[in-house]
Amino acid sequence: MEHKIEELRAAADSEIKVAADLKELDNVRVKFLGKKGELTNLLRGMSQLSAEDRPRVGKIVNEARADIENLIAVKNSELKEKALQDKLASEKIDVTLPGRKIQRGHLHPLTLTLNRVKEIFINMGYAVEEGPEVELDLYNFEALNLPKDHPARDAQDSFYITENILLRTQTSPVQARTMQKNPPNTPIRMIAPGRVYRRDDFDASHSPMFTQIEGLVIDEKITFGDLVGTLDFFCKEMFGKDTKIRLRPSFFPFTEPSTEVDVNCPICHGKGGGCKVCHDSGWLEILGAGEVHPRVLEMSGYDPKKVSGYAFGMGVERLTMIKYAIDDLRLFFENDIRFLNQF
Ligand code: 2NM
Repeated sequence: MEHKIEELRAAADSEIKVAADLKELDNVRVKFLGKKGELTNLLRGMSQLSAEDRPRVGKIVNEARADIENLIAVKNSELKEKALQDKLASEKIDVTLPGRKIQRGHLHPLTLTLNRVKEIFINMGYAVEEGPEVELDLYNFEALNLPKDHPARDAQDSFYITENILLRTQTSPVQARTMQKNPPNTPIRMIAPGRVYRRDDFDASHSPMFTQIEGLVIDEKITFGDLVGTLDFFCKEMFGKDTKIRLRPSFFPFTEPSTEVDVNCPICHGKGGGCKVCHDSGWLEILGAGEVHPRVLEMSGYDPKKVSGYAFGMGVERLTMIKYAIDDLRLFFENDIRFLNQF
């Protein structure tokens, strides 16, 4: 009996030693000390011992049990400590590592230009008006002196949705809407920024969608001189104090007289030398403008005998290309991060 107990104690000892984790250790505990464990079995066998042997063997069994319990307790705290150390090692954070840089976004170059143009005109007292991109033929063409048979209304040039509804080809319908919602002859000083749509092939200088800013001023005694002064001031704000403008006669259905406005090249300042932006011409077209056609005033409830006005329009993509010397309009819409990061 004593021999058997000693064997059990030794077996428990070696199994405890090799237990790799808390679960294995608990299996060893159940195997030796559990209700159906080996030591418990041995205790049951004590009934066969003689009365004088029982106290002695009982003592040895209890000592062995205490011994095994003690070994388990020691191993238990060893394994717990090891588990803690493993967890600490696997979750270790090197606080001295340099941080991962968070990529910070910024405004799109077209938005930067748009915001700047708005700011310049807001500072001159202009209101910013907006209107729908899906527009009635009535506002997009008819009210702007482009009657039904006008070549610009060709279905090949515009995105028609129904016979009378299309994607606006310019932001001027916003001007027509603004005039029509006013009482007759109310003075106006407004700009209309927004997206416009034309059936163009997508290439370095054309896109079926682009961004425009148009402006309209109406009051008593508004002159062509007011228009020239305003545009001269705008160009100096936009491209720098030394900027000069040049006017060439032009034609638009909604203005008379009409003009196209050039600025001297803000990249080479007219010096040429292989300038990629103005191709050494020294001048860049940036605006169309003119005095509002009397028919346009009339059609929106304004009396051309009492008030006059000027209007202008420019492309935000083109302004941005000139300002930053960008040679391909498609870059604005591809959103290649290497392009966008430069702004
Ligand atoms: C341009 C050029 C010239 C223009 C005209 C009007 C309106 F509605 F008042 F008649 N808005 N914008 C205009 C005039 C636009 O863009 C090149």
